[in-house]
Amino acid sequence: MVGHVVALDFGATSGRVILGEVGPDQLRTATHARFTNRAVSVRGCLHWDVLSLWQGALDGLTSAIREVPTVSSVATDTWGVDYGLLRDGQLLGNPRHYRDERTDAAMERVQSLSTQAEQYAATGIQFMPINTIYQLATDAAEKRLALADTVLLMPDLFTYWLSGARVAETTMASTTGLLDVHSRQWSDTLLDVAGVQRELLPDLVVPGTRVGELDPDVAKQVRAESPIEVVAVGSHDTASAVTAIPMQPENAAFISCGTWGLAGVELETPVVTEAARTDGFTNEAGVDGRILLMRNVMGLWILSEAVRQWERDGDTISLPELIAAASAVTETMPVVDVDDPRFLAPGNMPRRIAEWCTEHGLRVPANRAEMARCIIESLAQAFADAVLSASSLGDVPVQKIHIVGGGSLNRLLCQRTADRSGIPVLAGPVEATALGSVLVQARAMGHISGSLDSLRDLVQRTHHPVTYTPQ
Ligand code: ADP
Ligand code: LRH
Repeated sequence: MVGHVVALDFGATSGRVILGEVGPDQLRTATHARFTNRAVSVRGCLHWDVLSLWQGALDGLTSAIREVPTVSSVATDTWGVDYGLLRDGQLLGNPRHYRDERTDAAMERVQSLSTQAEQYAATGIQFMPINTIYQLATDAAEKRLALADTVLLMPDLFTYWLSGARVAETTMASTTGLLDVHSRQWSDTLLDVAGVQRELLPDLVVPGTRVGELDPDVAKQVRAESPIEVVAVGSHDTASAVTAIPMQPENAAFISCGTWGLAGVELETPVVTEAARTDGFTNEAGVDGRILLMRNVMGLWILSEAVRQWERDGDTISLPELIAAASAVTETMPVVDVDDPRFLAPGNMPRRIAEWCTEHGLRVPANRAEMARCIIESLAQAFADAVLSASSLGDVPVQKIHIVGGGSLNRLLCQRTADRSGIPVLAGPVEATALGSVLVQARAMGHISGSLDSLRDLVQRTHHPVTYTPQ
């Protein structure tokens, strides 16, 4: 029977509230709210404006319920690694942003107690300074953690506010660097190493768990007249995005392309070999027990941050016009290493790229169109490299690359990824993350049934990708 569910999807660039209409032969979505998400700097520390995200979610949910009063469930997904600290049920402050450069000392300490190779063997998670384990170790060292009685990862925080239930959803927990990839339980050893007490973290639940009904106070705010269930989906946005990719994992790769570009393959079991570790691959949890073997490529963040710099310089930039100008560039542009750590923090990206080119003896892009082309070429090359490595490490003969997320609208990026990899690219759905949430909720609520393959089959029957053939 056709049912209605609501996805609260918070990406690092924007949040959206999407109403899904789902049945065995139906998968339609309507966007009820879209709002900007960005880092807010206060006295040199970067935060998320979590209350404005919550308000945006409530407004969207109210609008969705106004349209369909019989909405049966709601679920949240967010970007990875970040969390809120709570005491007696109250948030102690705005969650810190993963781009805040605060983890250096804690990283050194954690790594002196457990080497990167040991951590990788246990968690399958690639070393990145943004990882939760280093953020929590920083909070422990700076005595902030001692003030808290609960740590909730971002989607779990929204789930708590919606329902009053405190859970840790597994796909999101897998981004922390604290979850054992083999047992899929919190790693007591690594919690010890980071100085985090186990009691601070809630028990784990898998995607598809109904955690409870909408809290009565929230129900009143969003004018819900019938009961609405709160569901834990693949609450890491990447896990939800991959759920809704109409792919056959035996011969396809994916790129979930938004603020970050997560490029890899879906497997049944993790690959925690030394080759995978040194090649920069992470093993995160997917829906239905799958493993996403992928590389975190810096993504469209670099382009957005370059645009922000030009806007700070006083100009108004239209992204579609910039991409059109970049497409018209005929000279060969340099390929920069987009994963150089210098590109992680907010700042003047055009200047950092120019410096990178000079240091490497390459011609510096001469104008904005060339700079945009250089960024897009560099991303396409990083994606092609990641897909080819994932194919070899995961033993997946990749015949197609699926690109989903906002980046699937960037035609130049899709075409150049096809060209540089020599593999056809299928672009879309653009809102794969919200669709993944909608599908898992609909299954949990009994509107549809079946395996991950059958969820993907429904996407295939209802959404049609754009194909880019390698030139
Ligand atoms: P996130 O989920 O991380 O917030 P999205 O999946 O929404 O990110 O992707 C955001 C990115 O998508 C933007 O930074 C932009 O580069 C790209 N994008 C969005 N709309 C378009 C468009 N019309 N044309 C080209 N690129 C687009
Ligand atoms: C993409 C993403 C990615 C994480 C990053 C912090 O939105 O979830 O998978 O590594 O955000």
